[in-house]
Amino acid sequence: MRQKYLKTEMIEGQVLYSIEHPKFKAKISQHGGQLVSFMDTSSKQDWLWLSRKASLFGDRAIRGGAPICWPWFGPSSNSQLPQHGYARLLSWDLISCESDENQMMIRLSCKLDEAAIDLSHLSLVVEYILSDEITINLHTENQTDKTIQISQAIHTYFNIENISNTEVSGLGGLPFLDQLTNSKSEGERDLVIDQEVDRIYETNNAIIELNSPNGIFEISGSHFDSVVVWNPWQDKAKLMSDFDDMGYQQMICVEMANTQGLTIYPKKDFTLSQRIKRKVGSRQY
Ligand code: TA6
Repeated sequence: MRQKYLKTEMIEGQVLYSIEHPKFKAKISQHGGQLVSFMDTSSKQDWLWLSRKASLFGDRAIRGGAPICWPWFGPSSNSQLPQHGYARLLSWDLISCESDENQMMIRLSCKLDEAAIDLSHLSLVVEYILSDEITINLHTENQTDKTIQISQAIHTYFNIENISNTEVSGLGGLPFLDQLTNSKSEGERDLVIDQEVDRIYETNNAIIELNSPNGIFEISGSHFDSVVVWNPWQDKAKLMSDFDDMGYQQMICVEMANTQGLTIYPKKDFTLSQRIKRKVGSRQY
């Protein structure tokens, strides 16, 4: 597909769609259909964190960018099946790419027939609307005459440069499940991350602000029922072979998700969205 701002690169045998638009630069991997890099003209650093040890071979999920967890979030009830489902493990076809001087809209379709389980009753398309901000729309279609249940997340890794100088606001007072203790609690007004955090906040309208040395990120979305916040901290980072040991200091995951049980009725569809804006400047220290 010839497109004015998009070119196809091969890296370690994998296809990477490299985009250079007057307003932004971005990279999307064919493996996982995953946005792995994004910078607008005002930013000096990538908005998204990518582990220095991320595998781009296509042999596993790429550690960083915005992996797509689908058709389940977290571990499967069948321990033989991969955590966070198949979408980030499969190849995706580039199906459309439209642009004008202000933005680009890129759509990819997941090759579900390559999954180890039968997902032929569904279709999955991700749409990236990129300008000086990011919109990710994850579109599921139920092509059967049966009701289906899925869970999903847009598992975005933010490059915040220094976790010690980052504050997360917008989740104060909200109930959350602490996945580390499997207990329920209530969110702090301004969350400072100084240890491992793995939380599922119950909300469908939160607007989160990451106030960081790499700028102030405003994270919102639509049709989510939860927001996941994760930082593995030092010990867990060391246990992951594709996570560079000190990487936990530069990243935080903030994910729009459906983790509370999403039903898609026969022949219906559902779109989960995440929107990311960046305001220049950061907390004064
Ligand atoms: O999004 C939080 C989480 O579910 C954590 O529990 C942690 O497992 C993280 O996802 C990363 O999972 P992954 O399978 O990508 O290593």
